[in-house]
Amino acid sequence: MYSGSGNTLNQIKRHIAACDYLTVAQLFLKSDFLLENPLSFDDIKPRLLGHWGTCHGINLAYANLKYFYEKNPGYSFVLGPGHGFPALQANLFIDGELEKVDKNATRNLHGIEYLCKYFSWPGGFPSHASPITPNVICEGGELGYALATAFGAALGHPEKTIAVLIGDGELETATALSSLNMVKLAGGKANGKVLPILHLNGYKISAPTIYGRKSERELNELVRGFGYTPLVVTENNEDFQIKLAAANRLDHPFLIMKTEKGASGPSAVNDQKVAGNYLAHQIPLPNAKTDESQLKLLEEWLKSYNFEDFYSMEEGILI
Ligand SMILES: Cc1ncc(C[n+]2csc(CCOP(=O)(O)OP(=O)(O)O)c2C)c(N)n1
Repeated sequence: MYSGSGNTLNQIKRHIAACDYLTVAQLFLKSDFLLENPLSFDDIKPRLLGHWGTCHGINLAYANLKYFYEKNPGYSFVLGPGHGFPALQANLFIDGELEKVDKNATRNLHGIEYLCKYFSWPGGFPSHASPITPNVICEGGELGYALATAFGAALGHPEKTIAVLIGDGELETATALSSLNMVKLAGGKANGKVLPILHLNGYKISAPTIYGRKSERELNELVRGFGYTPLVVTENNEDFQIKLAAANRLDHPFLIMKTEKGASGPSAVNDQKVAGNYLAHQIPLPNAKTDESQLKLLEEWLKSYNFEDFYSMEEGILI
């Protein structure tokens, strides 16, 4: 649990940057995974499939929760927008969870090649969380079930703490919205704790979300009306750790995690705003295999994470 230590904040920052890098590499690369040569069209996958927009937020939440709950054996993480799978997969790879079930996912260059090349590849990993994902209890793809899954996992298990990331588009589904009512059935001494985290990035596929257009007060009142205490958290790890500590002291906390959709990715492509816009939802550089300027943007984007700080040829992943 975070105790105000700069070391923990530094670890969280490194974890997020390394996972962001591996997320982008899975989406785009079929070779030169460590950027040992200038990127060429041949290094780019022929068919770019997957979703970038939600991924930095997933990495932010995953890392902050991981370090906060690291000494809590009853902690689990449930992911709603399962289409952000390359982010989840990057975390499972870095944590060594993937290697436990798949001997090819070694935390070295061989494993990085395997992870990236086979994401969204015939016979490889699907682009959504699926039954082959280690410890999966909520298959991705169809939005709406994450919160109900989290409550289900906590019922009858007082030793458990289940953090669940819900997309703001996902919360527009009837299933997710009505699952908010489960707070009235859960809690007490017999059940574990559920920590819902609304990923408020403001967009779903090609449109703004309803919740993204509500005022903070309106959203807080909505959450309060269901029986939770809302806590707003920003893209700041110290703030995140403080809010997790506050949530720990509450019976029914509800985090509202505000991020910019596609944060840490390209801010504009062809003079169109990408980060903080619906254009970040899937592949923000759709022509990276044929367009020199998009290839260059991809290379700059990957280099911005300084992955060499988290990896050595001799020791592999250093986090
Ligand atoms: C039940 C259901 N309806 C529609 C879709 C199609 N769909 C895929 S992603 C998406 C938007 C998701 O938005 P959000 O939950 O906000 O996730 P994020 O913005 O973080 O990607 C939708 C509607 C789906 N996967 N499942």
